[in-house]
Amino acid sequence: MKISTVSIFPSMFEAVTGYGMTRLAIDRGILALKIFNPRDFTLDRNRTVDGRPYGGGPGMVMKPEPLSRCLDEARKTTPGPVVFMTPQGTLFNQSMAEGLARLDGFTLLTGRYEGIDERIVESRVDLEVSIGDVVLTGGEIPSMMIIDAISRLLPGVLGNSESAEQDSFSQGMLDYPHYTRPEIFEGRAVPGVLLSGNHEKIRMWRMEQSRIRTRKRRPDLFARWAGTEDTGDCPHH
Ligand code: 9D3
Repeated sequence: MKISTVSIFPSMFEAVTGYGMTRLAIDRGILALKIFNPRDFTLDRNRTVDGRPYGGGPGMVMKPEPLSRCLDEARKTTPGPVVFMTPQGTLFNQSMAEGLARLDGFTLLTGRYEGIDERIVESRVDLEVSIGDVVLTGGEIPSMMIIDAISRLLPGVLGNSESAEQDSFSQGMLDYPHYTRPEIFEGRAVPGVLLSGNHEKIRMWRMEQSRIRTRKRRPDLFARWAGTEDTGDCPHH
């Protein structure tokens, strides 16, 4: 999997290149991450990447020329779509992660300031993605979230097939509670069923815990799981 990122804060990506499973995927050659800085594609002595918005208003907008040159350089070596991280994008979820993980590669475009010049979106962006209804300061952390979500789905990453199996098993349900030693911590005991050695009883208890949690915390997920959601189907039409 080849991923390129376009960002004026390239060192932020050390969070994925330097740690954990994402670092392991890179070390093993399963994931190749290239980082491109639009500032390296400026032509003026001040290396200007932003400009004042036409029409007025607060903040700055990322200029199109450094972005276009930077994106075109990234795409020389990176196959697949250009994905623009923006609060206006389609919501990212696990099925989108699975779709992206099947590609040979893609380029993540991350903005700063108020946004990027719309002509870049028109000419070079294939897909606009948001990570949720929350206001952040830029697209770098959302980009890293996508890289992280995809890295664990790539063939050859530690525990990949096991995790994928677990994911489909617990499809759309929250996880059950986990415990490890000691048996009593600050006066709180591990639920007896987990010490029973009865694997069928343990499996049933975990399923029930998942169900209880999902119904209480994520009624939206629970409705879909239980098949009681409104799918929009109308039997009369
Ligand atoms: C305060 C500026 N806002 C004006 C109403 C617009 C705005 C511009 C840029 C808000 C946030 C950002 C920076 N965020 C992202 O680039 C971003 C993001 C996000 O903020 N939330 C969820 N997903 C994403 S993906 C990229």
